[in-house]
Amino acid sequence: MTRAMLLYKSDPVRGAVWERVFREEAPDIALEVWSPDAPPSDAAYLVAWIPPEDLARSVPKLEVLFSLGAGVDHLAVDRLPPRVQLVRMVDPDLTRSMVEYVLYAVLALHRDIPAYLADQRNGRWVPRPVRRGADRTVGVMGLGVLGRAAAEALRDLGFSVRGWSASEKSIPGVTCFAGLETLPEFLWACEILVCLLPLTDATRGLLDAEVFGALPAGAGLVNVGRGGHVVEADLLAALDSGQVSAAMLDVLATEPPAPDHPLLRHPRVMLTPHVASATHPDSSARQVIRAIRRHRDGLPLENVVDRRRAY
Ligand code: NDP
Ligand code: OXD
Repeated sequence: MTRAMLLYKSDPVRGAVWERVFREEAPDIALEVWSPDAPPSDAAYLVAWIPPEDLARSVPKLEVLFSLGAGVDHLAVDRLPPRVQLVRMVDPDLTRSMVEYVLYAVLALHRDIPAYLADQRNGRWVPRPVRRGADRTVGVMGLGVLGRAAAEALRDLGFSVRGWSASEKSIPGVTCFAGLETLPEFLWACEILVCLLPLTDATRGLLDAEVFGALPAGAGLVNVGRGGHVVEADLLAALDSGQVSAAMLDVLATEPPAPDHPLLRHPRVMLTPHVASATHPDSSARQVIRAIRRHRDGLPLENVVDRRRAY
């Protein structure tokens, strides 16, 4: 069998890790590093965060595009050549990092950390009642690879957990809701709401005044999906009214935000710069090696993006 060829187009520092993993563990796959000046590539496989613009010309034999991200909203999925399958990143290390972040964010909101940080800045010493996790309901929007793992970890910590997804799910110890019509029933009890949805036409702007208004007064928000899920003006209004008491945001509609973005210095918002999780180069390289070998063996690829749903 001839060697498969994978074209890598991304950050060169991570690329060095990919080259090492392929050299040591995949002599059956040639890793070619993309260069803007190179002639069209013969590769059947491409791994990229942003693929080259004219894919049909620059990688004419492409069969599978591996996205370096779990989310694929930045790719014009409907404009990919029809015969190319798009595979998104699903990797246990990426999932673990996301679970860590969600636990951290939910615990911070559960234990009033944004309020204590503000108190400290103002020289105040004000103890608040300590609530038990079992008495706190956390809702997770999106019960896919990441949302399910986060919901299970929150459940295991003792929170009362509910989850919401497009299709019905059954997760032990998690009260599951499915479909837009169940959204109010899901939301009314969520004292902390975690967004782990993919950004699609159906979910863009979903977290708006109506959703914030359907939560219990003083609820907390954790957004680790995409900034486009939140109508930021509605979130600011909900923070100002106290309907949302605090938010942990890892993603914003525009990244990086403008220096005068009102969420950037909001006293009840904790922001991180889109680092809730990451595609770790060594483990993601191994996922791609496994997938290429499956494909070459004629087995169906896993984690293929459904072009109709766009996730
Ligand atoms: P999955 O595709 O595995 O899961 C998506 C979940 O969302 C599924 O449960 C799906 O329902 C649900 N969903 C999709 N559309 C709707 C809808 N219209 N209404 C209700 N539920 C819906 O994705 P992952 O869990 O792997 O990733 C989720 C997102 O996390 C990514 O798309 C990305 O945006 C974000 N992310 C953020 C990172 C960060 O660092 N901040 C890092 C990695 C990912 P169903 O199961 O029924 O299809
Ligand atoms: C992803 C991300 O989607 O890092 O993988 O946001």
